[in-house]
Amino acid sequence: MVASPATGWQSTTTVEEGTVRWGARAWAATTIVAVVAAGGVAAALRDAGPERAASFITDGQGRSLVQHGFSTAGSAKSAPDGLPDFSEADLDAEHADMGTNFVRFLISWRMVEPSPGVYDEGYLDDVAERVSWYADRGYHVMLDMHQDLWSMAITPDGAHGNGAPAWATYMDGLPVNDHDMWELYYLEPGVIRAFDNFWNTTGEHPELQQHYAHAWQKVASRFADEDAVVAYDLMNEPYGGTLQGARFEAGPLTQMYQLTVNAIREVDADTWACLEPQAMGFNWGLPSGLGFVEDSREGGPRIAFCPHLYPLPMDLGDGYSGSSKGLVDGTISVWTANTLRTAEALGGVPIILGEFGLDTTLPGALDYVDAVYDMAASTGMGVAYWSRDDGSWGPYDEDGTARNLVSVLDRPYPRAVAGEIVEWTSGDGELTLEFIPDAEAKASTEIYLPPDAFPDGPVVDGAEIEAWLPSDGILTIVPGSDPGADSITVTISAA
Ligand code: IDC
Repeated sequence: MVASPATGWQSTTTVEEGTVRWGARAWAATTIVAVVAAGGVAAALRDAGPERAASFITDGQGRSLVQHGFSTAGSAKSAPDGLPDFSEADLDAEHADMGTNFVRFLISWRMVEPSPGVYDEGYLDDVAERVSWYADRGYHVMLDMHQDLWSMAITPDGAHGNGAPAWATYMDGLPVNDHDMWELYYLEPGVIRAFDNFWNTTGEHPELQQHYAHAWQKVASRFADEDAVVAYDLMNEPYGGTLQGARFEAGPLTQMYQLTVNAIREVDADTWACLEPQAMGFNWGLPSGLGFVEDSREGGPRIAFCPHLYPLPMDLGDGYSGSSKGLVDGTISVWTANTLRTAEALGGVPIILGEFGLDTTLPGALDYVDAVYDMAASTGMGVAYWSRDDGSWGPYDEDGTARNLVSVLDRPYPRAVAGEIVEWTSGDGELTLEFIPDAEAKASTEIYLPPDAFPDGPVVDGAEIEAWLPSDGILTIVPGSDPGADSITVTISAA
């Protein structure tokens, strides 16, 4: 391993694998998590904050949507055609095995605008074809303009970063040294400079954000009329280079989001714009300083908040057991409070947990997945698990065999609710949903119930069954005798 002066805990280690290095990492994790947790406690003492999301992304029928799906997929990042290694049959498998209704689909700026001002319609055709697979199955899609470490051009072999085109990567001759953990490339001078040039902190490249916003406008004009595409995730895991924290988030990040939302709204009035905070820090439980982004569309703003959750002990390779479990639980609770506060500050916007995930061979991994989905249900967040790639983080092995993750992700959830969701919870073979019915909604409330857990169908209390499709596990319900009630509580259990 090459030690870098910029990376404190790694520079104290030797080439020997194992205890020394992981000991140092564990120490760093404990210290940072303790600081983060203290920050969270301080914030909690200041103000209790909201308990759940104030609103939901809606579909064309006016129903509140609960997103349940994957980021699809990491394999698209460096693929020459920019597309994930994912077929229509793979989508069928996922639909049958986990009843998903949503995808955070990875796209990249390098593919949309391969040279300055030149847009690749062929690539957008390929994306549109994938979108149609989802649309045909009743899914909703969020297009995610993905980047990690700015671009493939940060190293000559293209083996690390992804996202931006090479022509938009200005490192000004600064070096990028090697690391074994991909995140550590964020501390390399060349990578930092590439971001500083994009954010125009250097004052040298005001044109880059204009290009970015315009690339989004091209994407939006292509998908504006596709109802299945409900959201645009404007930038994966923004990173501020030499500007960090609130200086970055309230400054150039908010400005870039505003520029991009304005560009999108010239061609697409309806698709939600999803904003991410600075990832470094927020993913571990620190607060966000993101500023307010205006959306001038008729009928009210369609801005959403799409943060990621990666507790630090897990970033460093720990599972969810022993001392790490307590640290992770602490992270989940401060992260949740910070997410709800930021969504409130952005205008009471809907929330999608755009990424969380882990190597599910680690101890306690499935309990962690369960805990995060329970948190998301009780706070009204949609979820996209990272990721729909084969292997130890994903739902399937390379040969298509279902992995342990499938059983935890195959859980009851409300897919689309004809009204305003107040609260919902689910467990094995049961679901409780409280909502305020909306008589204007043009379609019924749809609930996914894993068919295996409901072999004799569901029993519903508090609403009428309209239909039960055992093969798909889809239950539709309509409010019962008391349509005037403020809110109704529906309890569903296995017959
Ligand atoms: C990871 C991939 C990994 C790849 C790395 C860099 O799993 O194979 O080498 O990206 O491209 C994120 C990012 C997401 C990461 C994911 C897991 O948004 O792209 O994927 N992660 O590390 N943020 C925190 C974790």
